[in-house]
Amino acid sequence: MTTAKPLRVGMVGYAFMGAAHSHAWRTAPRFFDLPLRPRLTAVAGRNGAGVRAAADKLGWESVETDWRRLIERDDIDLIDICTPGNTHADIAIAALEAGKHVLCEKPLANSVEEAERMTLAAETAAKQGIFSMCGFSYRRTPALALAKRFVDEGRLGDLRHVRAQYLQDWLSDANAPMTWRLDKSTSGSGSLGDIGAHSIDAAQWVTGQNITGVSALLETFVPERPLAGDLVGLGGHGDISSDAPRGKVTVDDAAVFSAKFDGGTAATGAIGVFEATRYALGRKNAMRLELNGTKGSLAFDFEDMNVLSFYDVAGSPDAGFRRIFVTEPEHPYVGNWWPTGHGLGYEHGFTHQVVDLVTAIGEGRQPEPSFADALQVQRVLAAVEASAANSSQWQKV
Ligand code: SOE
Repeated sequence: MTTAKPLRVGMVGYAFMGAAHSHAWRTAPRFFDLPLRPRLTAVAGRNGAGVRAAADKLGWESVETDWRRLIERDDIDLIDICTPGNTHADIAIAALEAGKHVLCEKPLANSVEEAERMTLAAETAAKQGIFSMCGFSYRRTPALALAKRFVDEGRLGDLRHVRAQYLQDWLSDANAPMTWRLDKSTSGSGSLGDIGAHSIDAAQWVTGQNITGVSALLETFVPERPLAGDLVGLGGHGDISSDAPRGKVTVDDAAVFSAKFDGGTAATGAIGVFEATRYALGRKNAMRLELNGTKGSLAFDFEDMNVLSFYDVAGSPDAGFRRIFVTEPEHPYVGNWWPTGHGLGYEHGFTHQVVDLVTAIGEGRQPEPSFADALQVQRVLAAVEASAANSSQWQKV
């Protein structure tokens, strides 16, 4: 039993991300040696019965029906924000100013202005040893972390192309009901900020290059949807009658954009093509990244998440792409789990996120991605929306 000092966590929200984060807080100390031992001290939610049921199911010691109570409690060291984007700024800034570390789900905020205020609060708090991280968890998928290792080792040479797609299909049915994810006032944007943000962060992190310019197209295929009786989750179909009243969708259903990268330490930056949609019928969670460089290429698809495909120009011409099964002990994170070949899942990225966050806090250094890293993603999201709104560049055929 570790004698490490506890890190007492207060989580806000208990839906899909709350469940994934709870699993990570419980599991991380059981598979990794951590300098602090996470404790699931309290979970907050507005609905008393709902949050008590969630506490029982997800393993939280106490409940609050107002997140501000978590900020006031002196038995909470870290606030974990698992709520929609319209609440992130208020909760994160209050927590940081109260001297509590923060883990905030992605995207950081619903606007650049909010993200800038959060980043300022984070940088001020960091000077006092209070740290924060934004939950771009795909960085902690072993195959993507291996991809970054390959790029950093120069195995792809200078990068020419970035090809990033995030394809889901849970809105393909025009009668799938309205959810908070389709309301701009809570979600900030649709596919662009929800899943496109993952692609932007992963592309910038793996390449080590920031996006400096974009040209974009946003589309809303289904402008109105049935209002569900209860808030349904990701694509859940509540009991929707065909004549249910319909609400207006105020976000994008799909986003496509081209991007210019700054080159990082290289002379010339890569060029990129991005796509994010919830209408790619048959694609369930296909978060894909392909890089083409002067010495090699790599390709990743989350729907085959234990594999990284790698093409080495120095290899024999008929070698083609090699399929690397990312389950060897020397691969990122996997040595702490199972023998080679057994594979990991979606939830492991969240556990690795907790491992890296708790280790950085224990060692007194800034975790990554920082709020400043997430602000860069927010700036790209805003640029995509500005470009799509300005159709003057669009050449009619
Ligand atoms: C919905 O598209 C969603 O739950 C995203 O919000 C998550 O960030 C992603 O990991 C899975 O899909």
